[in-house]
Amino acid sequence: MRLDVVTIFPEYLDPLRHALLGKAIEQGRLSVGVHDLRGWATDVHKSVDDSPFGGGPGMVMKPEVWGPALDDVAAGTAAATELESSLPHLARPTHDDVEGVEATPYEGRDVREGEDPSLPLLIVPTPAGKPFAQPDARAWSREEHIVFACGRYEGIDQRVVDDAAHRYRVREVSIGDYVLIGGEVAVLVIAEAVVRLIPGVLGNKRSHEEDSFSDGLLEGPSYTKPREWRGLEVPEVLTSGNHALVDRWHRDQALKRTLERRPELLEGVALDKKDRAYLKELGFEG
Ligand code: 6GU
Repeated sequence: MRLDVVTIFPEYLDPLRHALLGKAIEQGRLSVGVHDLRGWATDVHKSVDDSPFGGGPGMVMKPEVWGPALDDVAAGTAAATELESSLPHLARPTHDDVEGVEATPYEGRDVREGEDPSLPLLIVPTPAGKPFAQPDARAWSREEHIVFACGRYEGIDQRVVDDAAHRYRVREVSIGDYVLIGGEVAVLVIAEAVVRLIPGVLGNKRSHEEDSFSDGLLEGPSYTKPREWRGLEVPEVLTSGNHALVDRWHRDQALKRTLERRPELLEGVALDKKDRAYLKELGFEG
């Protein structure tokens, strides 16, 4: 997968070189180019924003700067800083690498009616966007080329986004109901959620099948050794060796936690008879 990020703060994207994403870069499964938007500014002051038509607070990012930037990135002719993995070159194989489970890509790309599936995906982070969620991460993990356009101030002139639809499949997305200063941190969030789902990056698909949200439920608690710590015991069932009981316990814990923390999620979950019986014990009548 190729990621390109256009931003006025290129150094903000440095975390993409580390940990799992650094490993994906090291493995050749990912490359990341970061582009300084000011490289497309045309005046001596390298200005990228201006006051909004119609008045109001803040500044709006200029179309004459963003337009050519996104044209050049789509054409592959933009000057870029290539992010290099922060990891040592002879990174030891991890548990997932050696497990040997086949890398299965996720079905189902995010291609809308009338869109050319061969166009790159342009993600525009904005608090006014459609909420980003795990199904988006899953679909976008199948993309070959994703470009992120980081706005600051009050956003980017809307015509930039409208015009970009000639060269991209465009998605304006929000990462939650709060306001950030700019899109850079949202890009870090989205890139991490997407890249970990690229086949082979986390080792195997099974690693994701137990994630929170993969079955629509929150994941329950986890435990490791020692069996007793500061007077607190690991739930006995987990040390029983009875796999059927352990699986049922995990499912019940996920149901309980989801009911307590995100009850609205239960609406979208396929519940069987045992699930319903357990939820009823907890006082939930769905
Ligand atoms: Cl994606 N961008 C910005 N600037 N603020 C946000 C956001 C995105 N999601 C929530 N707040």
